[in-house]
Amino acid sequence: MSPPAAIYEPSPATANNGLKGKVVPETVTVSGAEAHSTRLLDQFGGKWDEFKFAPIRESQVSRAMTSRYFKDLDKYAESDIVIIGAGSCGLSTAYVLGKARPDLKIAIIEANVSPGGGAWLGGQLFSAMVLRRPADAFLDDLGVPYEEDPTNPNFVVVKHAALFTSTLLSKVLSFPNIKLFNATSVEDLITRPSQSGNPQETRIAGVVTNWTLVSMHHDDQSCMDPNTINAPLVISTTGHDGPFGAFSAKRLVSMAAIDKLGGMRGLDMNSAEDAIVKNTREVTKGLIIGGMELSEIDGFNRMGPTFGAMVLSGVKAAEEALKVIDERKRECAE
Ligand code: AHZ
Repeated sequence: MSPPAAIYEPSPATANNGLKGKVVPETVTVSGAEAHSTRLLDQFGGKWDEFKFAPIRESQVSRAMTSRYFKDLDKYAESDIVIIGAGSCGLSTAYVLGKARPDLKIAIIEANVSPGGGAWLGGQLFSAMVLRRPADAFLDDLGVPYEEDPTNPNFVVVKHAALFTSTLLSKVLSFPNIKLFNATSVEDLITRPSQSGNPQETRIAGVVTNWTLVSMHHDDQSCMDPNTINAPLVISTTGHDGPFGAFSAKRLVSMAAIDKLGGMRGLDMNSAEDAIVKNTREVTKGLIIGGMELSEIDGFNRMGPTFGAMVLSGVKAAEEALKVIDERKRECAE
């Protein structure tokens, strides 16, 4: 009997409408020996009586975790780029940057224990994720299969948003130059005054961090000071306003680096997605803002459950970062 699930390599297909893409095949065939065995079943199957784990001492587990974490804290205390927020935009940014510049040290700070932001589901907690073309190019690069709508060539559908997010996460986490610090919040931005003293020319020079569980208890526990990461460039993708969202946008106002927020507007998919991608930029020196956080800066519409703008805003954020990173590094070294 064949196993119920199969691993397949989706091949580029040409659909009836002539559009090319890595389209989910309608049927999956598993052939030959693969259909009857897997290596794990060969290794373990039917031998559970004599099964035993290799021995370990508890402190070895403890040291295996903490030594690596503290080494990472030490290494990334001086990062080249910090990305705030590991939602669809932050992770897309990291994916493009990690690939383009393996020499850069990139730290991702994610407040939640679980990275991925709002990209584990589509709209209203439904599973499928819709992306408007040309964002299918990002899925092709990532190797995520999708379906095309035979009646409408303008969008593609990933069968489960979690397939997109888990694939993106696995690629980002496998880059040796990227470290994800999850369950960690950015509580503030590190700033440097401009020579003119004008707050609107303040430079961002890193982030102030704390464990999220600590951040959540500043009101009921006495002083729990934060930690810091220096970086000549910060990319903020913390989503639209909410308990955690629009963090850097709101902080820019309270530090008088910008006058006021534009405030996210009502839903209009067509105007929202183009506006977010086109305007992803360095909002103030050393700080690029992308994804839905930008709607709070510029007063753009929201797009609701269509994710093309998030991934392509990530591509634009990476491009903007690549344009300025070497100059920002030089300036920070001065
Ligand atoms: O936990 C947040 C989430 O994972 C994280 N975050 C927010 N503030 C943070 C802070 N420190 C560290 N101070 C922080 N992490 O940022 C992530 C934001 O992910 P998201 O999915 O909310 O934002 P996005 O811009 O990547 O994607 C937006 C997706 C949306 S919202 C929307 C609509 O409302 O119309 N439509 C789409 C496609």
